[in-house]
Amino acid sequence: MALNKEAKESSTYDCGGCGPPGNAVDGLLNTFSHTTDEIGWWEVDLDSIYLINKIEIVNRADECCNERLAAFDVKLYPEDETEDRQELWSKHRSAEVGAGETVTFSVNGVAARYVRVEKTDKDY
Ligand SMILES: [Ca+2]
Repeated sequence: MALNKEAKESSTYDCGGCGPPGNAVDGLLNTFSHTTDEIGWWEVDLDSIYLINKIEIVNRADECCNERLAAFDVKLYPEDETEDRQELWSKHRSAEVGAGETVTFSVNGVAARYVRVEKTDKDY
């Protein structure tokens, strides 16, 4: 349901257009989003509220940098764009995700609109 939905990220690395946030939801494993922040985040707007039972995140499958998908939180937010919106659910993943590997988070029915992936250490 996240495919081609509007996404944003804390910053975008200046690499000639290689890392815009939409790359993470374009269905292609050889394109990726890329932030510059030391503690970066990426978020997709599902455009409506969905009852979410699981979240699958597929790591980039090109020959670079798959180890960067490690030490991150996955978070769900309601339909609320204010600064103090309440986090509905979150889960931490510390271990690295392999190239092209899918990591699945069981949610068990949370009604949410925004899905955020947020680094908890200094990487992209
Ligand atoms: Ca992609």
